Amino acid sequence: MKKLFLLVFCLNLHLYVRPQTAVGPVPSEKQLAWQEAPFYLFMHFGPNTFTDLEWGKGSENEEVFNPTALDCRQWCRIAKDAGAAGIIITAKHHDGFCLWPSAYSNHTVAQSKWKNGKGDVLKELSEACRESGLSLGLYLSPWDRNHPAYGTPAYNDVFINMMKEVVHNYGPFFEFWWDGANGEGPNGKKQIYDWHRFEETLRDIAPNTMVFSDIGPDIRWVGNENGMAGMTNWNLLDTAGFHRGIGAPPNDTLNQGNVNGKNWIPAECDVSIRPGWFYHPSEDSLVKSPETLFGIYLKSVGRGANLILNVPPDRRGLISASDSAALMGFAHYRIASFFNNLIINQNAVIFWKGENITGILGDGNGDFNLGGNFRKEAMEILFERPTAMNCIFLKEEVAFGQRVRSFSIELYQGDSLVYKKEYTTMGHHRLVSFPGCYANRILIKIKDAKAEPILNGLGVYLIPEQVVEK
Ligand code: FUL
Repeated sequence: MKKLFLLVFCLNLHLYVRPQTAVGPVPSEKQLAWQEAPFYLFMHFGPNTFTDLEWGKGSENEEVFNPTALDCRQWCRIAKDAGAAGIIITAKHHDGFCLWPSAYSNHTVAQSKWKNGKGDVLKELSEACRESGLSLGLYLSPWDRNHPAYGTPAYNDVFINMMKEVVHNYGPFFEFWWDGANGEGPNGKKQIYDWHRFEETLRDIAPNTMVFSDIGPDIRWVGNENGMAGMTNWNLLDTAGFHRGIGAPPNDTLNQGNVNGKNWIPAECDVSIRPGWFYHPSEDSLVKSPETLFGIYLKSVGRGANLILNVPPDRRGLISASDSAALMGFAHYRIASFFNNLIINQNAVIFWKGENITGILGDGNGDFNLGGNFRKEAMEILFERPTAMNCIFLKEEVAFGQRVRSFSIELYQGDSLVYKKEYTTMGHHRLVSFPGCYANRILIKIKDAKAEPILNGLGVYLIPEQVVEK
């Protein structure tokens, strides 16, 4: 279970291509690495957990924060078993409460009763993540409904000092989450955020951290909170003239990216396992089922975005049994589905066909070269006998740019066409699913691409029928 992703990638065919030059913007090394570990957990935890609110007012007494049995090792065990690569925690949500004893606020764990004010959630979590090999990320809300300096230029220094404090004491972080929300502070004023300095500071003190916001710089918001990336999903985005928060590009642009966008800014899908972001006892019966979670996975990771799944600790400071059970069921589905690449298991043979035959893949160990004249050419996968299938995995080598604009899949049983569909964008991780059928021949045609497409991963699977896209 722990090696889930390694396993998935190992079982996909890796098809080598000749040296290439980049087409359009390409990912940085850290973006590439981030896209290779596409599933991790979000944890919303703080005073709201105890007051049953989603947006705390900032005026809550610090004493409300008092988990009775907080255990970050339990969080990490569950995250690992769920196949997650890391955890991103709300170190500070809009209510301003800090889960670490910040020197720049009087609204923190140090003022709470928890562990007589000696507790430090970030310390405990960073140690537990390190022990279990999980990456740690932080959500630090710029909007602060408690801080007395909020709404004045001095608050920008507070926020910068807090970033320095957490990076220094609990880093490194694989990701830093800047929420775009910007409401009033305790004095009724809104803050003019100094994004330029925020970004400069973080780049300076944490150059390897991936920075999320509506418009990047490294990761963009996907434009909804349902966990769904666009069927068309470009990793490219134009940001000139746009701002974080209400000045961001329209949601459908964030959802699909820009086909000729100037920057490589991949999408991240944030969604909660429950209706709310924070734990509410009344939502214990509303935890998403493993099937729903797997369906979300197909529409996020399966469309080339990363998935950050929120699993909020409860008032004890533990992941509740219902959330944990749903996560384990979700992990089981992924393992059972992607363990068995039918191409390998059934000894299928793959050919690349076209006017210029440029290579035969044989049993999947051969070189793979699509040649310059790719249009209307097809990759052909031949099985010895009709085989039950309902999901195909395709992977573009995006280090050289995202190239494929559209492709089609055709499935045949003997001479009969049993399924056909056209898709837009392939990207670095594309899972297309369809109603299960028996086929002994698959044709994958690249219909349109910006340049010679480079594919370096291919898989054919039989996944639970109830989650396939109809
Ligand atoms: C939003 C916030 O306002 C929600 O409370 C939550 O944290 C979500 C992930 O981001 O902008």
